[in-house]
Amino acid sequence: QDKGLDKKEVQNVLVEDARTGLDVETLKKAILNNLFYVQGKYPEIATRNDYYMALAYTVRDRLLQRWVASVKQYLEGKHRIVSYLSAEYLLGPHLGNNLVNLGIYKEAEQALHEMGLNLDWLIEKEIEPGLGNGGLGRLAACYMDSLATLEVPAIGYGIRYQFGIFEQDIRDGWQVEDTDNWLRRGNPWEIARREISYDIKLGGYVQHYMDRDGKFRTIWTPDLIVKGVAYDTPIVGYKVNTTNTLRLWKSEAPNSFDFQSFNSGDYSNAVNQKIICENISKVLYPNDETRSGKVLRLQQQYFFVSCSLQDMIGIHLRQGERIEDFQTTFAVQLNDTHPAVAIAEMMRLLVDEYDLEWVDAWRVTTRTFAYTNHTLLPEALEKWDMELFASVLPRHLEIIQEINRRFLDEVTVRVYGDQEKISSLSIIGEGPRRYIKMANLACAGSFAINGVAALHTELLKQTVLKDWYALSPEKFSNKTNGVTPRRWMVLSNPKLTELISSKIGENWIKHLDELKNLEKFADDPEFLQQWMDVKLEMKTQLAQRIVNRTNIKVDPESIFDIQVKRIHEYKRQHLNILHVITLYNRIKQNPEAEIVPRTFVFAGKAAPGYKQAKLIIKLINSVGEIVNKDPDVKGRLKVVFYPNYNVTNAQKIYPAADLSEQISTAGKEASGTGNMKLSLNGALTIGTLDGANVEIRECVGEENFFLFGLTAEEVENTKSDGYNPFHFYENNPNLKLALDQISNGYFSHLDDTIFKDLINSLLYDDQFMVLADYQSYVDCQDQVAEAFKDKVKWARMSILNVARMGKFSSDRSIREYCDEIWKVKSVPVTLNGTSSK
Ligand code: NTF
Repeated sequence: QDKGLDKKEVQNVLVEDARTGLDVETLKKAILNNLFYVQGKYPEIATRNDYYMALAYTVRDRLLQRWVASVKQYLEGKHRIVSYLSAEYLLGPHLGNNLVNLGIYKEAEQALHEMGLNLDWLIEKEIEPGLGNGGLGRLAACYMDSLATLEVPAIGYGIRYQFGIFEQDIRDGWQVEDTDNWLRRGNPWEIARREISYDIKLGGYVQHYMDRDGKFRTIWTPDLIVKGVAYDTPIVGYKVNTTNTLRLWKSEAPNSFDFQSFNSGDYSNAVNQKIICENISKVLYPNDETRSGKVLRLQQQYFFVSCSLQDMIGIHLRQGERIEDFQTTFAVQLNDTHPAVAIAEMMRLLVDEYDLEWVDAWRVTTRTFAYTNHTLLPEALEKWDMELFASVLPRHLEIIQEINRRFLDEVTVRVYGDQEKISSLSIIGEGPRRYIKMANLACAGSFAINGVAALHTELLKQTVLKDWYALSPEKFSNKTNGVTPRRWMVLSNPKLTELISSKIGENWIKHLDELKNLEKFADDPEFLQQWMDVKLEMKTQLAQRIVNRTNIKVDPESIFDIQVKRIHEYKRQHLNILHVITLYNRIKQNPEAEIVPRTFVFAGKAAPGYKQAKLIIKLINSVGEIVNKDPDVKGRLKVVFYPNYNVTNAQKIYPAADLSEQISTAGKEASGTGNMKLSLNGALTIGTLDGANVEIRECVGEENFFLFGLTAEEVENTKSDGYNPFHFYENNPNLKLALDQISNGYFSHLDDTIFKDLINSLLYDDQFMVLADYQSYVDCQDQVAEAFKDKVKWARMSILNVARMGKFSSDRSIREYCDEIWKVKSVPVTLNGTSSK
């Protein structure tokens, strides 16, 4: 509070300061100021990083002004706050995005230019925080952007991993992992809040006793206590003052804790304990769509969830509210089951620490949480071995058992004793070893459950969560994913943004539906030409990056056929490569064959322990090696594996795409979000009826979408009829040739062993129906090639795609969550009496 200072004085200090001005002159002054007083340098000796830091602090000052105003505004009234719990946030670099959202990109560019510096050069200096694996973490980042842009009070909670997703290098065609030391040059975008910290207990044992008043009490005596310290990153909305908080927890040893060992002379044990504590937030698990049942991972999940709930309860109580009304202050969204232990932790806090009766605590809990499911893949559904769970969270096991006991009592009557249903709904799984089913815990403890695309939600209701749907249909809804047009269009594709805005104004950036106004220009020859010019320019730029990074020269006039995403068998990068081989064979069989030139760009990381995925990377590179230098090909086909796919690289790749590969086995990709980003950047999609592809196709029109492959239903039917991949191999000469070439070493210096596992799994198992979909895919790709020959027609389809993609803004998704699940309203934040730039 203002303690001693008069109100006016405070206002003046806050407002009239070189730290807040947005014009070119003030920015110039501020950058120099920060160079002197933050970096301690003067221009003659400043490095590129010094300038990056000086600019970052200049931007941060402006964020902090809005941040303080937002917090103040939130605390003054009574507003329900969204709390997003996510183990991953794949944010991407901050600098450019913050400049866009503050509306000072041009001004900063100009200011630097006048100082003889270049903005892009500084933007490229930033090391991105890769605190996520893929779609799930990136979705969390897009949602934080939209929450702020829609002026919704929100906090994102997560883990401040010291090492994010590994860096990928390619050596001899194989993926090699390197640690991601993203904090090595410091992080100007975060503020360490040393004063905000919580103690987190782990392991140990539980005792129950009756106190003097005859009340049952529980004491949990842990064998380890770690401290979670808050690190806050401001998230500013697009051209609004609202600046929300992303609060990430770092684990440390508690202040007091090494005393005993130290006093007794056991110094190395004290140091050891400190290392154990710091380990918890040390590294992100690099598994996408698979869950390793490791102790450390459970510790991570509990660590960040407990810190976050204690923090929320503190905020709630400091507002003078009663603990019983917690749900009126917070709506807590569980981003998949990773934070689902929050349901047990909430019960523990309410019952053990705040003395609520069980039923009252359960009422609060089940009005607080909502759960988003992001996958149907069985290997991604989290299950914890009960003994392992008990060793980390003994009290939570008791609580889960009690939740389950009461829940099953209710269920038994509802399903009239149907044992199969009861065991499917049970939170605890029986078998040789008992285990805890996190999805069931999430469903039991949440008031809302959603999938991330229409098809995915339907399949959830029909398959993995079928019995839950029968029990509580009113909890279920669909919330189709979306992406933020600020990062994925305005920031990454400024040329396209400018062209679009020159026709329809800038409103679309916040109201993406307005892109539909582009439709009327789809036949305007001048606009079509400009559209093609922008695309060609972006392809030329990517071609330059490809040469620099991989030494492969590609033709910007060729089709840029792009598949960028995590490497996974269900995403079927190997189906794509079978098409490459098929085109190659056409050339080899008839060097004069008419082939529309193509550049195949692949990028994506494989989980370090996922053998088949790593083999797919090797296969892509091996095929590329042969195809790229075969003189018969005459440069008409090029295969590129662009290393280290991350947000930074994605921003350079999407704008250059002609064709977006969304070719997962139908029914396996929950939504996809790369599909949206590529289409919004003018790529046409070749895809299956999977995830959000279904809705994209509905929006852009079937004539503007290249559809192939089995439907989800056909996949299931084919499987139950006894799918025999070998039959497709034997009966399709082109497919057979391609597979034989891979196995007999044509692409691997005649080594016929490398790809054996991959080929065997395709021929004798083929869970993901690669062989079943092969011919349909190749035929569809032939239509693509035919269509690309008519450049103007292609451009027209591209424009219509963009014009009809308005639905896929994360603003739309977040509006749906706000209205239908969280029941929260926007709270505009004023600054100097105005609510936006
Ligand atoms: C992913 N799920 C899905 O595989 C994608 O289809 C989807 O677009 C994103 O979530 C975001 O909803 C996961 O990463 C996980 F962890 F659930 F497997």
